[in-house]
Amino acid sequence: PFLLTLLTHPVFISGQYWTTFIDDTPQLFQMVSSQNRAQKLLHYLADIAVNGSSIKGQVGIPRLTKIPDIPPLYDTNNNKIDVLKTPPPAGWRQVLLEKGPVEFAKQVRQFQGTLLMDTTWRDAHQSLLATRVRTYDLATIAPTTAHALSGAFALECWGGATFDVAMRFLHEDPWARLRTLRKLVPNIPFQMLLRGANGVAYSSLPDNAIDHFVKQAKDNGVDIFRVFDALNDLDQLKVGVDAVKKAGGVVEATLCYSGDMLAKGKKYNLDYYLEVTDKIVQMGTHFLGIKDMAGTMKPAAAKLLIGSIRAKYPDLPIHVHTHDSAGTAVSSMAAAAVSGADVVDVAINSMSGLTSQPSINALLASLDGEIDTGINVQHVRDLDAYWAEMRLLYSCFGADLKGPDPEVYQHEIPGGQLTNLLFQAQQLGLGEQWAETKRAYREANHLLGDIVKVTPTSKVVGDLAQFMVSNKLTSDDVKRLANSLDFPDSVMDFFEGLMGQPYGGFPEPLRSDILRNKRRKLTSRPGLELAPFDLNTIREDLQTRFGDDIDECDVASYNMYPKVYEDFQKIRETYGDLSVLPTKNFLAPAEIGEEIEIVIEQGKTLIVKLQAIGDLNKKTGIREVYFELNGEMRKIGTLDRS
Ligand code: 3PY
Ligand code: ZN
Repeated sequence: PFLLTLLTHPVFISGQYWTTFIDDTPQLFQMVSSQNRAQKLLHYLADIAVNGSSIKGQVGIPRLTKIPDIPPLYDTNNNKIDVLKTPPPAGWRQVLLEKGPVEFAKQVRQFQGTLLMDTTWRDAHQSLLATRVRTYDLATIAPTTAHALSGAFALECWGGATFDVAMRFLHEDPWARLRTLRKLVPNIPFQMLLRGANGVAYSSLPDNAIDHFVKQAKDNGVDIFRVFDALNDLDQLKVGVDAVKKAGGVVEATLCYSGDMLAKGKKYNLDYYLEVTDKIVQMGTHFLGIKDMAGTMKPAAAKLLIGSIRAKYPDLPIHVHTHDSAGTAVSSMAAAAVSGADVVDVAINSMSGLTSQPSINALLASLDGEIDTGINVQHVRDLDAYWAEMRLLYSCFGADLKGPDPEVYQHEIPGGQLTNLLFQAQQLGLGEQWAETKRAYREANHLLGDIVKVTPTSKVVGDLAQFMVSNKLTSDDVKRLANSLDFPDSVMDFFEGLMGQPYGGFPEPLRSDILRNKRRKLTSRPGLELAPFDLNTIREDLQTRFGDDIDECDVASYNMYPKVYEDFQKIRETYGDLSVLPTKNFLAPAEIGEEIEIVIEQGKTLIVKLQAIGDLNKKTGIREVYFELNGEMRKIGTLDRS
């Protein structure tokens, strides 16, 4: 129809289109493009109406039938704040923009109290909902958040698994998410999680790809970079830290906390952490991050660790992260705050607890009267009304975890992975094997030499544990049969040294038995072996394949996840930008008669109604799906793949 519009346009017919037709009639081309976009979206809606959700994993019917209301906020005079029209109060981002990273860090250190980082937009949903929260729902609450959390240290909103999942499962551009949120939240710093020399991928990339990625992240809106290495390998960590320094971002070089340091004979004890801290300080960082990814930092450990670092480094700003898997995170973060932490991590109540971060209001109540956080308690409570509904909307992605896991001190499974492994076990109907999986995870960790477990090393332990469960292997069996078993790739990668060097070295003779002559034994960081990417050639190639709109962010996406990026582009060619669909309609088929409002750009709204699904044409395998689009009938032929 858009081609028809073009061909029947009087200017086209008059033959004058070769002059300034395109420049003078942009409205026609905009119309063509919005009709094209509408048509593509109808194809997606038709496809899921006929074939069910395209989203992998369990997608039941989302539990909401309407888009949640945005909760109102009130000022101190009890007047409703118009969050869309009133600029949000200045926050820590203004300090950063005006004074730069060094002075920003200094002022945070000087703040009389403890600041909070809200992880709701990244780690909380990565840990509870398989990272499935869409830009649509973040952007809806962003203007309110800019007001309600204006005193926060930062919003963690990017990096970690969000990058991969955005493209792979949500079919949306992670860079567009960053830019959209940045526009809506000008006052609160944005933090991302960077996996050191791996960027946001699962293994090392050439250093120039990390530099390139971090530069785009900084230029598109990330302020603070929490950089970690999954084995606390300082050489690996430095790659990420240097990239952030070059890009002019705030560096939060991070120490990964592993297991209960108070347990007798623990490999990762206070001496170990102080030694790593010394090296991080020597490397140069604006903040020290302490990342307790499994939630095994007991309150007494928080007091000892943060207290000791504070005593040794009075001026070093410290930012502590934990998970609530053991149910102790509120106490641990309160202990961290009184022991000298400058910033601790929390999540909005309905997105907190269990494998996520501790509840913001629970922590505020625990600190009440003792420690200032600069947070408006009522506003945070108001914000929660939205997230309570979101938790329902996305509940199909959550594992059926009902309370704290008392065994976390033994198995040490990171929060996000714990939910993920449980979800997988429940999906396979192997819920009863869950206890066995956790036991195997613990054994696998010991076989590997008790390693620090976080992406990507946590996957190595998880894969080995599942391998042991499915092949009914004990630890002794693995050791005895190591030179004849066919181990998962991640295990081979780990032993080769592709994830860096573990503290205390690789366990032998297991390493040699597993690698045999199939893989090398690296003794230095893997990035040193990788040739730099030719970024110009990559860009030109992507432009040839996907069009002139390809920019540096696309190059960075491709570098991190080539195949995922290519598939994402193909889906985009077929269905257009799916991030504009309301989540319910993105996830699940519309009901007959349901009216869907889709804002494809500011001021341009499509009203789509699913009218009927036709009978199957047995010859072609096609069903016609009938829609009303802004009052006009549309028929979309759709292949029935059942
Ligand atoms: C990630 O790397 O995605 C993590 O969340 C690690 O905790
Ligand atoms: Zn985390």
